[in-house]
Formats: sequence, structure tokens, C-alpha cells
Amino acid sequence: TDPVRLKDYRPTPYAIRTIDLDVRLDPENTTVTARSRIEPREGTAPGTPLVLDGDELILTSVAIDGRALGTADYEATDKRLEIFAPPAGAFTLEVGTRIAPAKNTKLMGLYRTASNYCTQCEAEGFRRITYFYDRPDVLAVYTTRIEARKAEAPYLLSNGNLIERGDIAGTDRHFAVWHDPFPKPAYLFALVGGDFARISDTFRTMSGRDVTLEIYVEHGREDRGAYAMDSLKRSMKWDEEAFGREYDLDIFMIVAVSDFNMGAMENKGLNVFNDKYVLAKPDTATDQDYANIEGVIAHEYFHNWTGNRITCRDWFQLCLKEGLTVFRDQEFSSDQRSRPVKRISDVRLLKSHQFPEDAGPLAHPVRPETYHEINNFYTATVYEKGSEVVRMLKTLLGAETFRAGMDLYFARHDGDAATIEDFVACFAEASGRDLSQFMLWYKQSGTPELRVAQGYDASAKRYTLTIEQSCPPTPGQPTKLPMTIPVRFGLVGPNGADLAFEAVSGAEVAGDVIVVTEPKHEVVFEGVSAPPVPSLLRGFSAPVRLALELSAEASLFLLASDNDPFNRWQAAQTLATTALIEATRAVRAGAVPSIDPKLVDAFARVAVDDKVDPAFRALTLALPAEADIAREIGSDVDPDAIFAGRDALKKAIATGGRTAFRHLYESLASAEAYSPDAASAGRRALRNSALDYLAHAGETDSVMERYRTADNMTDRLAALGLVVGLGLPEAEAALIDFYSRFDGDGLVIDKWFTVQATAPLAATLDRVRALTEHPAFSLTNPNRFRSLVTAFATGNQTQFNRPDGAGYAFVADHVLTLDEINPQVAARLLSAFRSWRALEPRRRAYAEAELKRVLDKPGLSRDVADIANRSLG
Ligand code: HT7
Ligand code: ZN
Repeated sequence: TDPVRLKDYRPTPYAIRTIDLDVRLDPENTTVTARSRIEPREGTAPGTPLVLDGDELILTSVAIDGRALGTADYEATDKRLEIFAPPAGAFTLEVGTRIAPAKNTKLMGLYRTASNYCTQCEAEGFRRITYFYDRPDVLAVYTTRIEARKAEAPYLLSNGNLIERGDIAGTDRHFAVWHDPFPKPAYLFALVGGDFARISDTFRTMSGRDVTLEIYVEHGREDRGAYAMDSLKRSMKWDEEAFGREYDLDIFMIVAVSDFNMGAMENKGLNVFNDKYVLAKPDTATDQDYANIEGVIAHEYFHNWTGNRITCRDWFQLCLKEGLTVFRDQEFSSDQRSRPVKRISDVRLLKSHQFPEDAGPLAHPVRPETYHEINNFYTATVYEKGSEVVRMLKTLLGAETFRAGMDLYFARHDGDAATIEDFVACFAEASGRDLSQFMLWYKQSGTPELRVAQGYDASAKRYTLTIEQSCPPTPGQPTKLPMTIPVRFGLVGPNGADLAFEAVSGAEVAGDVIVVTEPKHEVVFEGVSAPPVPSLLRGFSAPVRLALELSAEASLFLLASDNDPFNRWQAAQTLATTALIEATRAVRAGAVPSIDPKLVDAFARVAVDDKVDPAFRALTLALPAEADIAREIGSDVDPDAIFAGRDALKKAIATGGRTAFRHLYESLASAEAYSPDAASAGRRALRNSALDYLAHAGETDSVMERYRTADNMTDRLAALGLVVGLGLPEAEAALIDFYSRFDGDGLVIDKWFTVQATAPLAATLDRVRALTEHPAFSLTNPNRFRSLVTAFATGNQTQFNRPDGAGYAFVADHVLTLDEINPQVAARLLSAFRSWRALEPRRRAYAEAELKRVLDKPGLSRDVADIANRSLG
């Protein structure tokens, strides 16, 4: 089929101003009546057909202005409804459809979860409820009447404010009517019906309005909603303070459901959440779960302005709301927690998810120009790189001008369906800067590389940085134009303090930012009193690869002295990466890796440096992941050699630093009750890192002891992961114990599945295969499926990439099975193959054969076919 193309964008010939929905809920036979007020847009010729989207719909009636249409007046398929010759002026269209939520396993449109009803309409789910212009540039005012059996669905919720509710006399049914005064696209529509426990609170906005806050959770989970509510209130306050954004309805609702394709959904006034991003208590949720909840609650709430009040003109503009909203939630979490620690975590995520995407066959620009299936573009590139692009704007313009640009964007585009050009124009205007070259960040895919060389002339006290930029070819983009790259930097002097300098020529240097714009710059600094060690890309000021030859001594110096915490962490990563690549090479050559004792010593010193935040120390001690090493190696990758090399380095650090780790483990023991705050979480992270190293030094007794005595999920899961991952003799007993403690608690059983799926052991594939038969496993629940099968494919480098190809075959089988149930989740799973071309020849051949086998299956969904095609392309 032909792709959808950005350049083909045209507005619809008709506008839909209002829609009144009447939905009568039933598992097998839900009826939907949609009455829309429609008018031709300016320039639409009279008699232009009205063509609405549909998907798997059964049409029961069509009428215009109260008159039923005859079959000669329209054509309906399950995919579209065409009215051949609508009236010349404004008219009312009434469409009746029938759907079966209980049969909806795709979890798009109206579906069942537990015994409740809920909807997911982004990106194209509304067309599975009624025929409509299901595209983001058609904004209508929604009034929604929901009717259901009272016993089945005591709560009936939709967007906006509740305007009426009541019983239907003489029946066991009731109804509710909701009105959302803010015009919105169909993808922001939501409806929920069901039986829940409700948690309530209020928030007073900056202008003194009281907003009702409600979180709906499964009965019996009421004790797990407090952190989400607290996060919501902090988010509302922060958006007022940081961006001047106030909430606009009388009520804000969150519903937690257990069957959900993604993380959460920002429907106007009625967010629907995957329950893993709502529910938490200390004995079932880890510190990471708490941090994720805070971040996702904030993200969806912030969409109220960046996404809902200002939405996207078309799906090519997805990063307009997603990149910007990720940027906003990252800033929020930085302000709530530690900024450097948050930045390091975010960059780790960017490098582990977005960089490989950008380096493989699925690479696409932050704003793509074509797509076959939009669901496949909710990617790390659109979200995380999209956020980096916004952050670069802030770096280039400075905080104040950036805020002025945001203010202008909100003022000018409130109520619009906008484009990236609209957004960037606000910053160009606020700053007076020409941002046309900056726009390339939205258009060019691939990770740019900066090659940097340095020179120092002692007699002239002159220091020179030669910076060259390039960007590798990516699908559809063989050559690239030079981009605007802000490089935040410092010149670190012998005593560890930044040296003064005067930038005299070669590039714009604004404060501590070099603005790279040309293929090559020779940036000259004068008045540099001593030979510096350059600290480049501080705070990771641009999403690029940096190639700078620094000696091990210089990196060790930066690790100890750089006043930019991000680059201290980066220095440790650089040192470790170099050592890991060498160790991998040694393993492949059949040699024993030799590890530099200076590196071991540096890690041990970081571990016990009490002047440094424990969370930061824990991040510094975490070695680059196997996939990160594979990415750095780039081609002819052998995952077993990487694992062995990494294991050797880990054991060397563990053995060399054993005393330090023992001290750390003991000194960080806490008698205090669990609290999820960032400081406590940081201490736990550091202590668990020490435990991990101790276990790798052979001190495994502490691990089982930790498992048994843990009073919270963070510590218990860390210990379980070690027992199982190292294949210790107690692993089976620990797994049985864990399961029996949490039997019936799906979100915790997910952790149990993941620990087993990610163990780097030869027996893992057989175990995972057996677990797909476990009664707690489910093909229809995305969390369960992902926790086992997707976790195996994406979180277990050695076993997914088994040299016999059996890991690929297993995953491909599951892609094909799941495709018939939930194509979106199946397509995500298939993207685990995205780096297949970088593998050594034997694995590469197995992976390619499995991709081809998937693609050859008749009747494949568009979602899976698109990923298979592009992966092979
Ligand atoms: N805007 C939301 C995207 C989303 C989604 C997309 C496709 C299919 C299902 C989905 N569920 C949620 C999530 C967000 O970025 O906030
Ligand atoms: Zn979002």
C-alpha cells in the first residue's frame, strides 16, 4: 500500500463543530449514536462527498437533518462511510453503529479490561467507535451520554464536566451526560464505565479555582494510589510555576486499567493509565516504579496544554506534543529530584533506545515525512530525541528567551492544531534568531558525530579546538546538511577548576556554549593560562556522538575533578567503554582480558566517596550495558564475547574493590521505614550496587540474606535478580517464595517473569518457553506479555541472540501469534530485531531469515508488515 505523506496534507472539506454521542454499553452489542453538526469549509464545492473513517464498524443507520438516507445516498464499508452529496450548507449527520467491546483484543477503540469498559483513541481508535473524521485537525465540542446496567458499571465517565446523571425508571440501568467545552480532536475522546474504587482530593489553582481530583483503581488497590495523587498535585503546581499553565476544567480524573497498549493516555480531563504507572506501595513497587509513576502522571497532565489545548495538525507533527511534553516532564522530575541524576538517567535511556533506532533500518526523523502505520511512530526518536531538540532550543536561546518563546506559543496557538513550523517560529520571533538551520533537527535522521581535536600553544596561551561534524546515511537520506549543534563546555585547568578564556574566532561562543554550524570549525581561545583538559558536551547539550581522543589519565582527571557532574559520569562511562571494547576483543581472540588496575581503583574510589550523592555514585558504578557496548562496537557484533568481556571487568572491579563494597554495603544499612524519596532511593541504589559487586566477587551469602530480610520491593527484587541472574543454587527456592508471596498480583508477577526472562543463562529460553504456558501468563494482557516475551527479546542480549538462532525463532513465533490478537504490541516486539545488521554473519543470517519468515506470513497486520519491511529494507 502507499504511505501517507506529509506533503499531501490537505484540510478536510467539512468541519465538524459539535458531536453528541449516545453510547449504550454492552459487552457484545454496544450501540453508538453520533449526532454531528457539520459544515463545509470555505472553498468546498457544493456536493463534495463527505468521507468519514471507520474500522471494524457495523452501520445501523444514517440520517441527515432527521431524514434517513437511502442506500443510493451513501456507501458504507467497515472502513469508511461516504455520503455522496451532502447538503450545501450546515447540516446534522446522525450515524448509528454497533460494536463488540468484549471481542476487541487490539485494545484500540472501546474495549473491556477486567470487567470494565474503557477507550483508547490515539492515534486512530475513535474510528472503531463511530464513523468520523478521525484526524487531529478536526476539532469538535463533545457531549457524551453513557448508559449501562447500574450493577455492571456504577461509574460512567467521559471528558469534561458532568452535567446530568440519573436512573432510567423501571429498569436496572442508569446514565450520565458529560460535556467538554474545549474543542478537541477525536483522539482525545475517552469513555470509561465500570466498577472501581475511587480516591478523591482537590487542588486550588493559581487563580483560586478548586478542582476535584479523582483516581479510579481496581477494588482492593485503594492503598496504592496515594503516590500518584501526590504526583498529580505536584505536577499541577509545577506547571503553574514553571510555565504559567493553569488547569481549565472543574474535574481531573485518572482511571487505572490493567490492559493497556502503552503507558497512559492524556484524554481531556479523563486520563487513562496502564495501572503500572499508578499503583505503588513499598512492598510491591520499586524505587524505579515510583519515579516512573511521578514522571508519567506529570507527562499526561502536562499534555493538557502541550497536546490538548494546542494539538497537532497531523500525525507527522507528533513530536510537537510528545517531544515537548517529554521535555516538560523531564524538567519537572529534575526539579523534584536531583537534576544531574535525572539527566544521566535520561541520557542513558536516550543512548540505549534512541541511538540504536537512529543507527539502524528503523531510523526516521523526529518529524517523519512518510508513514505506513502511525502506531509505529510512537518511538524513542519522536519522544526522547524530540525532547532533546527542545532542550537544545533552550540551550541556544537561554532560559529567559526560551520561556518567552513558550509564552508566545501558548498565547498564539491556544485552540489550534499546530505544526513544528508554528512552534519554531515562536522561538525565532522571541529571540530574533534565524532558526532555519535548526529545523534540520526535525528533518534529518541519524545521530550526528562531532570529531574534535585540540592544540595548545603555551607561549601564546592559545588553545584551539578543531570541531568537525558529520552524520551517517540513514534510510532515504544518503547525505546530510550540517546542523546547529550547541556544545556546552569548559576548559578544565590542572587544579580542577575551569580556566578563563576569551573566544576570539572560529565559531559563535555564547557564554559556555560553542554553537557549531559548519562542517568544520577551528575555535580559537586566548588567555588560557595552562593546558586544559576539555570538558565537552556538558550536560549532554546535544544528542550527538562525540569522538575526542582523550588519554585515560585525562578521563580519570575529569572523573575526579570536572565541575559538571554529567561529564564526571561520562568520563567513567568512557573509561569503562574503552576497557569493555578491549576486553571483548580479547575474548574473541581467545585471550583472557586484562583489566587496568587504575580503572578498578577509580571505580572503588567513586564508590566510597562520601562527598558525592549516593544516587550519582550508583549511576557511575553501573557499567555500560551489553547493548551499549554492541552499539559502540558497531559491526560484526558477538553478544557472547561482549558478555564475557563485561563480566571480566565487573569481576575485576568487584574483586579489586571488595573492601570498599563491603564497607559501603554495611554502612548503608538503614533501620528507617521505607520512603520513596530521591535521597533514600539513591542510598538503596548504591547499596544494591555494592551488593551486586560483592556477589560478582563471590560473596553470594549476602544476596540470599538480602532477599529474605528485605522490607521493600526495591531491595527484594535486586536480590532476586542477582540470585537468578547468577544462577545461584538458591534461585529456584527464591523464585517459588517470591511467587507465593505475590500470587494474584499481576504487576508483581510481571517482575517475576522479567527476572527469569532476562537471566543470561543457557537454560533461559527453555524456561521462558515453559513460562508461556504458566497460568499467570497472558497473550491478551500487554503487561504480562511484555514482561516475559518482550523482556526476553530486548533485555537479554546473549539469549535472544543465541548463536543457534533459537532466540530469534522463538520471538518471531510470538510476533506471529500475537499479531492476530494485538498487532501494536506484536510490532513493538518485532522491533527487537532492529540492530540485526550489526551482528556477526551467522547470527545476522538467522535474524534475517526470521524477519523474512514473519514478512511472508499471509494476512499480516499493517503494524507488523511495516516493521518487517523497514527492518529488511
Ligand atoms: N499520547 C499517548 C500515546 C498513546 C498511544 C498511542 C498509540 C496506541 C496506544 C496509545 N496509548 C497512548 C501517550 C503519551 O505519550 O502520553
Ligand atoms: Zn505523551
